[in-house]
Amino acid sequence: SELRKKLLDAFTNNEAEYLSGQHLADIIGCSRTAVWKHIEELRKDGFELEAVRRKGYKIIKVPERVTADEVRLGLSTRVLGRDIHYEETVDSTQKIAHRLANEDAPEGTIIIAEEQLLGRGRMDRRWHSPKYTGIWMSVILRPNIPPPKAPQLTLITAVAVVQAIEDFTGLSPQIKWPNDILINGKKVTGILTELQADADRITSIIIGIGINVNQKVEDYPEDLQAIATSLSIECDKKLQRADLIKLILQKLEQLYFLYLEKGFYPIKLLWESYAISIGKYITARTITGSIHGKALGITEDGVLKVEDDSGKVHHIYSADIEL
Ligand code: BTX
Repeated sequence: SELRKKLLDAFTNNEAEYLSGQHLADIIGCSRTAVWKHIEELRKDGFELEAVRRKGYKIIKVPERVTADEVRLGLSTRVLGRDIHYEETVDSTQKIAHRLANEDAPEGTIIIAEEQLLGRGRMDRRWHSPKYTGIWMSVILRPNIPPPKAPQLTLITAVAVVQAIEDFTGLSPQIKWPNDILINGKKVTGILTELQADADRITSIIIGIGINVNQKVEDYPEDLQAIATSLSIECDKKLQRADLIKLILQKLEQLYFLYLEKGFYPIKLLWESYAISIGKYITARTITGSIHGKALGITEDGVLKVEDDSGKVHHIYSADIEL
């Protein structure tokens, strides 16, 4: 808002000094109550302010952000993240990615937002994406593969994110087919792969990655508290999101190039080494019904194989899995 801009300008022009509520009110041209209200909003957005009696306020720390500059600095990829679109608030980064893909955005273009008002999951579900806490990112890829192979990209991304989280935090996430990444049984990441394709050719694949990074338990609505976690909850410290984004882009690019060169097989082996459900009894809920049985692994195309009690092997293309 206009008032927030004036407030930040006031602090900018008075660097080392404290600014009293009255002084701020005079500079900005509003009441002291309004100043106080805006200071509280800055705090909610991650600014740290010191308040000293009779002297006033001073900003001691600005919040971390995931702006294009912050992500670009030190990013060592060739393709992924060479074009970065950054937004403070969006409905969904997927929506923007679809538009940019139609406008011929180059492969590797990424869209990052601090907050999504209508973050989406699979099958029109919601993805909770509160401000300044997580990584809400879409990546545009243009691989030369037939449309049925597109789900492989979900699995490639899952491996990349697991490896990045491992390196970044020392935690050991696991993958639940097809697209959930769990830590201690709770969801820390969701991946949504969407396609733009002609009859026999993919024009672009848009990979949405949502990672819970700095949320606290109380940041989740009640229904999510039992099933969701964040990296910060699991490793008990605050993390720099921009650094994790860089690591993810680097890992994803390596695996993507490996995939284009050698095919899915090397990825399949990696994926299975992180998979939680392989060898276990699971229930797969599909649109047409439930299948209960032992998860055997995935096919070359990333399709889940489940063996039921009669020994019949089912191929599952899309489902929710219960362990
Ligand atoms: P999904 O359909 O597998 O998971 C959605 C389900 O996960 C919800 O129904 C809810 O139960 C639970 N859930 C919602 N929000 C969270 C959360 N923050 N943490 C843990 N569990 C949650 C997963 O879909 C795919 C999500 C992709 C999100 C990215 S973010 C960037 C991009 N833009 C966009 O709109 N979506 C993607």
